[in-house]
Amino acid sequence: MSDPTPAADRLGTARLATLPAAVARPGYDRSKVTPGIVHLGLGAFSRAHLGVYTDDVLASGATDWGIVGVNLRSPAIVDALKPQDGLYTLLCRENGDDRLRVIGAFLDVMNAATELDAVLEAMAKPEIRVVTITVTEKGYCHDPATGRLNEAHPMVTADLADPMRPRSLPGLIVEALRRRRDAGVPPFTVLSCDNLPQNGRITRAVVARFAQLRDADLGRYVADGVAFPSSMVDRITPATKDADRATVAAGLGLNDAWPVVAEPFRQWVIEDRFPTGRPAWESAGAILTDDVHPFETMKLRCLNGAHSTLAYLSVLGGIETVAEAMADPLLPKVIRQLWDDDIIPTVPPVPGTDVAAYTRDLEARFRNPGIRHLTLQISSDGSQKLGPRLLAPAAERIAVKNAPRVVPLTVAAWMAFLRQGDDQGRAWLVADPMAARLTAIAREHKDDPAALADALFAVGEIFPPVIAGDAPFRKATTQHLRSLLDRGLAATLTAFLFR
Ligand code: CS2
Repeated sequence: MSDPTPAADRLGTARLATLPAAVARPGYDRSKVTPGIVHLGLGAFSRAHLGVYTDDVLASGATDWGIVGVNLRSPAIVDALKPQDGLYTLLCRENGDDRLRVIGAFLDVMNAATELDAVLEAMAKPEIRVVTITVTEKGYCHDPATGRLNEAHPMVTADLADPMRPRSLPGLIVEALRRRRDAGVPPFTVLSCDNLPQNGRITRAVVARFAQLRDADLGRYVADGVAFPSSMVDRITPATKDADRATVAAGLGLNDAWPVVAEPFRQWVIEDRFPTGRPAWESAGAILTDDVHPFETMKLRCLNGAHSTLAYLSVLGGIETVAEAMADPLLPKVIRQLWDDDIIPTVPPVPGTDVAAYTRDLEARFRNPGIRHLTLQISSDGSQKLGPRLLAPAAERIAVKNAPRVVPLTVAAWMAFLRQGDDQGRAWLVADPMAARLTAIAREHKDDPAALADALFAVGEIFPPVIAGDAPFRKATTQHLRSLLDRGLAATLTAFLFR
């Protein structure tokens, strides 16, 4: 990111003492903190979540759990944060109440594409005991339908051909672990913080398999010797906009090239399996437990499933943000039905949590007008998201002979969304690792809903046989798709809700 402002006007260590009193700042001496974590994936989410929890731990006196932040591909975020000594601002917003907090937990930032040696060197250091990850679903190079490494993934094949110069997430982790093994340094614990079901298991599956494909000994070392706890992460964090930068600059009296915006709510439930230690994240409110699964099922299906449903329907109706979708007369009713009929019955008991009350709280979170969370942003990567969020609960409903009611509507909306535009002249882009293939199908069957649905149900990486082979599910989806294409969003939702 280019920054036209003079350095003196920029957030950085030297300016911390001059921040206005209303701005919270690191309550500890950053020069005394050493790194204990390497974090992979410097998007807004990790900086609004991991960064904040860890900042709290450091403020409570720990000095050996600073974070080295690594971005895997785009250098933009590193270019933004490096001149700021890793500092950035969290703009926490709720109903007109803006709070600013400068986060100090990231001690250094690097880009793996341009500084690979330095990154691997950092990851191999004995003081690094945890590697955390937020690279989004697609970063795992797995097959979403099976959870296993996609061995034909171009980055995986490239990394297997040149394993000491890795570019993929599994390739990078395995090369760092190999260096540690060869140097006699115990392995770090690998903690996924992405929205995948049993994210620790998926991470273990892709990393151990990649290691095994490199060599059998390394494969055994990773499978037997490395811990991959699961975690459920939650905080709504829309992409940063220029208006947010301006708000932050006004509040700080300084420029911050890449602040993050988030809601006040945050939750982190972590499987407590860290053989070489971990920060006391529980002191910052995280829940450490033996079993993350119920929490993660609740969150992925209730929050993310509703998000995806709102996203595809909203894009079709020209509704730009989640808060605007919640102000629509019909969409909140659809979401309530999704929760009550298709999702809540599939969520196992969650310790200390009433799942129905959790969905009511979600409604309030979605309505937060301070958060401009773009429906188009959430619409990205549907090929990776539909399965864990919506098709898995739908399959469970089908298995107990209860036809899902709302999920076919979401799937129909996603199918219509793949056409990248509508008859009213609206157009949008599909961002998805499978976009080329999916949008080609949508183009080919643009005006034939039945053929479009058939061709998309045949994509086995997305639709498991229980869904693709379920005649009622297919029929309902095709009917909704026809209605969306012929009659538009409002008429489809009205017919759906009040038939
Ligand atoms: C969203 C998530 O973009 C998306 O797919 O559903 O990023 C969601 O906002 C977070 O998981 C909330 O914790």
